Amino acid sequence: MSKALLIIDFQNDFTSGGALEVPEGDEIAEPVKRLAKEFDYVFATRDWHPTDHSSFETEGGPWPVHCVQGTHGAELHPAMRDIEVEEIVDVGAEREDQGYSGFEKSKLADLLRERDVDEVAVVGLATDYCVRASAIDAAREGFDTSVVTDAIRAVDVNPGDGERALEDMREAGANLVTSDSLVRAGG
Ligand code: VGL
Ligand code: ZN
Repeated sequence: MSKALLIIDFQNDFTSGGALEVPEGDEIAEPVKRLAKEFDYVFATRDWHPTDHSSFETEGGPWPVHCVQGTHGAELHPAMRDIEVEEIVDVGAEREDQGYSGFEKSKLADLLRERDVDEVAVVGLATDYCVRASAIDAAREGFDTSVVTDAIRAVDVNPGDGERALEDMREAGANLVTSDSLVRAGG
């Protein structure tokens, strides 16, 4: 059995200077890089939208235009250059896809099972959207799921959204852990 690190949407548009900047989003770089060495596999997801995605303010949705396919904003954060990624999984690629969960209309669950992965640790951006949805789906798919609380950051559109998301993930069966405890345990 194997362990995988799932790095959710660590992309330019969600970090400093990006279109949908997550406060302190860059600060997950250090724990994410440290953790990547401890896992059998690392998978990265990308928010990967068409120019007319339904979540964009220009289309009546809640978000500024972000992570448009093929743009600089949609590229992985520069810190990801130091990490060996097994496969990149793109989500939200069609206009009406919600695109929050890395498992939505993707092959992620199959890619993990093909490699005998039974345990996953979830890190990335943003706690209250894509990390939340991905961790809940990972637990539902039957993976032993941990969320690394110091390697995620929240948008917090409403104060407390990040904290509520942690509670939702815990209720769905995910363990809330720190990167230090995972590194000490060897992944
Ligand atoms: C995300 C808002 C819109 C995320 C993606 O990656 O958490 N949040 N699209
Ligand atoms: Zn998005």
